[in-house]
Amino acid sequence: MRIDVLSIFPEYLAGPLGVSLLGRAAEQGLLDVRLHDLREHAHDRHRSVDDAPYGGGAGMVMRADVWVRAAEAVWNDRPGVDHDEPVEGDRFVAGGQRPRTVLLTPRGRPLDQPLVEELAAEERLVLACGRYEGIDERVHDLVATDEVSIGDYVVWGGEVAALVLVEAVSRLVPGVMGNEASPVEESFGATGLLEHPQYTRPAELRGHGVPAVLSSGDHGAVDAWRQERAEDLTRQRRPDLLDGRGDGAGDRATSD
Ligand code: JBE
Repeated sequence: MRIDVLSIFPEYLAGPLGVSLLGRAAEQGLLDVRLHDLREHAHDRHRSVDDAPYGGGAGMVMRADVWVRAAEAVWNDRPGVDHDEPVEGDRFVAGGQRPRTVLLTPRGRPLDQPLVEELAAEERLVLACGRYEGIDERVHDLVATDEVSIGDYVVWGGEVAALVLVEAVSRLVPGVMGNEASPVEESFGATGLLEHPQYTRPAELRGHGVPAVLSSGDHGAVDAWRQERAEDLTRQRRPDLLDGRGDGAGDRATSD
């Protein structure tokens, strides 16, 4: 999978995206993450990416013309397309045929595991990081195919949201996760429950032991215990996740 990230702070993303977590997937050719500086597509003397808002008011608004140029350059930077002499009809254009382009914004669709799974199925993703202050509405219309939010709070810009998306999506790319983890059992996996508690050595720590069933060698009992704890945890912490599951997990009495 290839992921292109457009930002005015690509250096802010370079560290986290370069670390071993994703690096291993990159080495194996499973994941190709590329960072792009939006400012390279600002062509005026001051290389400005924003301007004063029409209608007046405080703050600046990110320019749609800069976003369109940057997005078209990234979209068309692909094998088989000569960037300088695009073949008519085989060129991605703003407002037309274009790869899945996700604008990270508080007004977007709240990110959850089903959306992550949907995006992970794409061969190519473009992530557009704007600053929260303001983006020309035409970026929403012409550049973004999707708008995604990581939660109901405000951060300075879409960069951390893009990192969250890359982390969530990349671990679902076939071959990336390996055998060490199970996407079915983890929280928000196929079970729709929070993950059951886990323990490793030592057997006792500061007076806190490990549930005896886990050392019993009875795999059936272990599985049953884990299922019950997952249901209890979910009922206690996130009852909303049980709504509509229709398997009765939300109605059963807690076992503690
Ligand atoms: O969730 N987001 O994608 C955001 C983007 C920019 C600012 N705040 C956010 N929550």
